[in-house]
Amino acid sequence: RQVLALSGGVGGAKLALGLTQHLGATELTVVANTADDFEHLGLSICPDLDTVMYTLAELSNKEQGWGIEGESWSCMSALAELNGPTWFRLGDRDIATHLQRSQLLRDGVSLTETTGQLNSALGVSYTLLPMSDDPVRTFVQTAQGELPFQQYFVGEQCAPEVTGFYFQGIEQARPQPDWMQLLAASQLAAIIICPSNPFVSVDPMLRLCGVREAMRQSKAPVIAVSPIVGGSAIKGPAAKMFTELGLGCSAIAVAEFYGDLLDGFVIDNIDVEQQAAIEALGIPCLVTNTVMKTLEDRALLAQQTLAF
Ligand code: FO1
Ligand code: CA
Repeated sequence: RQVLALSGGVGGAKLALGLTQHLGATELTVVANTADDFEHLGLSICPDLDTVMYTLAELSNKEQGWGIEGESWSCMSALAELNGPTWFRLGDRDIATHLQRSQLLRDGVSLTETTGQLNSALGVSYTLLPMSDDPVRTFVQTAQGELPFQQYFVGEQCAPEVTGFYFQGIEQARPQPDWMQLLAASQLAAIIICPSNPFVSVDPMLRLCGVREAMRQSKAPVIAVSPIVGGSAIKGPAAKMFTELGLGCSAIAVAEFYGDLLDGFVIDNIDVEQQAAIEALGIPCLVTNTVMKTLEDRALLAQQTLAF
């Protein structure tokens, strides 16, 4: 039995950790978005890969959602004294991750292999794959013009009104091959779309050449967990984006966004009155608690999603 989880940052990583409570190291593969990646201070930074890695390694900073718990910030302080850029905060231990990854990439090691080496070193036994070894970069189109993703997200704190997205490199990028192989494998039992941002975390993965088709043709059911609960997002700008794009902000809007890709959809108890409308779209719905505060919440949601 094999389970595949597609994940962005925080929300996806939480469900991935829940899945590890039920699946052995050889049974779970997590594919993470790399369209948030960027080069900063000469370093290759992969926020979603690192959020999943630190979460599975139980090193993550839970309040912040990104980075490492108990970080020190000596390098950032020194950088500030030198009038260097401090808008994107890099902790001392986190910098070691970026230094090692950047060096491996410069040596010609693929992002897949690099990610594998970093995860093994931190004791993560599950397979974590980048969605592609080729660069894809999200640009957020806003009323104030087009912004590189991290400039929109961290620099502007998601304030500018969103009108659309552009994924630079998406046409040329090849989806990670082990991921494509798994989609075609007969042992694949489920494809879980984690409760991550549909526009900027999941859509880049789905837009890679051949991915939607391979997911549709897979014998495994595609099950998404709604990142929108009670009309808002647990974390991040998903709710704001749904509203600004005029799509309405609800679990139904998420189901419509994924459309015919879904064989099942998991929504929160608070959204139970949307169940009938989603099922009318031909998508069976599981209604449960999807707000993951504790490890028990994560494990229970993972178990119910697997059973569904
Ligand atoms: N998010 C912030 O809001 N502020 C930061 O200073 C910041 C630094 C940072 C450093 C490394 C890393 O892997 C992630 C970091 N993030 C930061 C989070 C990240 O940029 C976003 O959460 C994701 O790209 C969205 O999924
Ligand atoms: Ca299918």
